[in-house]
Amino acid sequence: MAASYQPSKSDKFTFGLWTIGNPGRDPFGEPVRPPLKPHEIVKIVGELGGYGVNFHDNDLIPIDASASERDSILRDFKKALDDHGVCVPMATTNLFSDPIFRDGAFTSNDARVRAYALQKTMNAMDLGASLGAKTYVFWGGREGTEVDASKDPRDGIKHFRDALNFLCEYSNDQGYGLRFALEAKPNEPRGDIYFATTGNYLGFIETLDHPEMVGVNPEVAHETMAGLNFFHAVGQALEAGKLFHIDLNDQRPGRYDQDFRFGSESFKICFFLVKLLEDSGYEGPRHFDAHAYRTEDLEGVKAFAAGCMRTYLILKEKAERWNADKEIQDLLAAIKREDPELESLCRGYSAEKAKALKARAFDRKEICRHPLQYERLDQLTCEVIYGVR
Ligand code: GCO
Ligand code: MN
Ligand code: MN
Repeated sequence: MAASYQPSKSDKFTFGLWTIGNPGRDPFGEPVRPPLKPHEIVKIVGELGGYGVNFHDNDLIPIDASASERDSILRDFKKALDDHGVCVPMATTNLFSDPIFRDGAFTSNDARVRAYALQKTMNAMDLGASLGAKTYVFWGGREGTEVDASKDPRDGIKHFRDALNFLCEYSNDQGYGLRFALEAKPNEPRGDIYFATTGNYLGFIETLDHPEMVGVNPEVAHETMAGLNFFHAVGQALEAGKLFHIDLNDQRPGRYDQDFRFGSESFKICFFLVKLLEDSGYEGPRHFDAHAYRTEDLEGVKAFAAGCMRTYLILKEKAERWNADKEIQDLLAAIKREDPELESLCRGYSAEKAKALKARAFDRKEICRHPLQYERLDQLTCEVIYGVR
């Protein structure tokens, strides 16, 4: 299994303009790196073997840009996309930086703010669609509260639903064919953000006018901040046919939003995540929503971006190794006990089946005698990840 871990376009690795372009500002410190122009970021992504770049409207076009500034930025950006064979699979709206969003966008108490958020999003959808985006991400960073006296969460949810219903129709009306991907986060920048987890969104989506157009964009860091198992969250999204996009990075539980290089912290979860994405045949982009440490200069930023992709490919190879490992597969086969008769009894209710099942005797002690050997299974998994197997 010789592998170069060299990314190619077919791996579908993407970066946000805001990730490679992150200047290293944090709540306590000023930027440590000069800003990069969008076309310079495209060049970096292309040269490193990336497939695409994603952006918030204002990553590309500053909020107060004049028409001629906009034209010149777009010209340079499109040229760089062509020159480096980089595409734009996803776009999104910045509904959090400008002071107008200080208390939310779609969920603001102020009808003018909600209307402006809709207008800004329609304009950003026009921009994204014009550059080829097929997925549109909604991250409600400011949709939440510190002061629960200020808003009834039921109103926040209703406003958010109204906005998404409106925007689904807008996309259809324009013939954009966009799919919406909702990104959950428990907190930061708000004290508490509505729809704190991917599971919250999966429940909410079914209440929309066009649930088929809307899925999720889970992020490693966000579920991990909440102390949840990201592998499980992605499993539920995939099983529901709702994994429309994914934000890969890394994070230690219980900390601020760290956005570390993919696979730099939680080796085991990242291993199972990559294995799940690959085994499931997920075809969407592998998007890295992370940024380089504040200690880094431009070379460090490139090392960070290359590292995200290289680690993904290393874990992909480990997953293949795990799948092909005879001892692991024998252990898995021994865990699963099939019983076609019992399984058919338990699937698809009928009064007869219920009666037959209630009459059935189960030998609890006998069932427990069978060892599961999870110690061995987990040790072998660790050894695959540690590279000695
Ligand atoms: C964050 C989020 C954002 C979103 C981005 C795209 O914690 O800041 O992850 O980076 O992913 O706004 O919607
Ligand atoms: Mn994030
Ligand atoms: Mn994200």
